[in-house]
Amino acid sequence: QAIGIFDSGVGGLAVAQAVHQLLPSEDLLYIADSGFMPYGSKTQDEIRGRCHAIVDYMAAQGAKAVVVACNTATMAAIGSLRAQYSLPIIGVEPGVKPALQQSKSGIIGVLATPSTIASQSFQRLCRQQAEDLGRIVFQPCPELAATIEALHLDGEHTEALLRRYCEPLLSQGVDVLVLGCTHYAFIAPLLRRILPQGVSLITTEQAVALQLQRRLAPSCPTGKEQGRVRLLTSGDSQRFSAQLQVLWPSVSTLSLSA
Ligand code: DGN
Repeated sequence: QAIGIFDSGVGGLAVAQAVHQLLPSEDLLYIADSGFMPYGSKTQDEIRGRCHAIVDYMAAQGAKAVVVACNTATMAAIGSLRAQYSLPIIGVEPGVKPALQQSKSGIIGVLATPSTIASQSFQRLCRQQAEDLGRIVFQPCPELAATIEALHLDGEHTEALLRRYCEPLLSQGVDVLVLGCTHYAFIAPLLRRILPQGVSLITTEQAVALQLQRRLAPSCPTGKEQGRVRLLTSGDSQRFSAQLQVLWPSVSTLSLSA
C-alpha cells in the first residue's frame, strides 16, 4: 500500500522527497496534476473537483494515506476530502505559527498563490495565529509557480521577480518569510542569497513528513528495503520527465503516464 502525494505540478516533489527521506521503506505514488496547472488561479470549486478526482484514483489504487502537497489545494479541499474518505489525509499550510514564534520584529511575511491568500481557510488560520503573536503581511505571487515549473530556478528574471515580491514585505519590517506554496521550496536557495542578513525562511515539507510519520506510526514498514516511487502526471510526460531530472535526479523507479 502506497502513500499518495499530489500537487498541481512539481511543487509537491519537495514534500515527496522529504517523505522519502524520512520513511525510505514506504512506497509512494506521486501525481502531478500538470494538465490542470495552475490551481492558484482556479475557483475553490474547480480545485475541489480536481482533488476529489485524484484522491478517488489514489483510493482505488489502495493508497493507505494521502498527502495534499499543495497549499492552494489544502485550503480549498481538505475539509471535503476528510469528510469523504476514511484514510488519513494530511495537508500543507503555510507555517505561520512557527514564523510568528521565531520573529523578533513581530512582523512576518507570507508568499503564496493568489488563491491561497484569498481563501477563507487561510484568512481564518492567520486570524487565529496572529491574534496575540504579531502581524502578518501577505504577498500573492501569481507568476512564481509557473516560473518554477519552467525550471527557471535561478537567473536574472527569477531574481528580479523575487526581489519585486519581497520588497514590499521587507520595507514593512518582515524578518521571517513563510513560503506558502510547495513550489517555492525549489527557489529557497536563491531567496536565501538575495534576502538581507537576519531575515529567515520557513518551509513546511519537513513538518509535513513528520506529521505523516506520526499518523502512520504503527503501520510504517520497518524493513530495510527501499520503497518504490511511482510518479504520474496528467500533463505532458516528456516535460515532467525533464523536470524530474532537475528537481529529483536521484529518484529510482520512474513510471510515467498521462
Ligand atoms: N504548489 C501549489 C501550492 O502549494 O499552493 C500551487 C501551485 C499552483 O498551482 N499555482
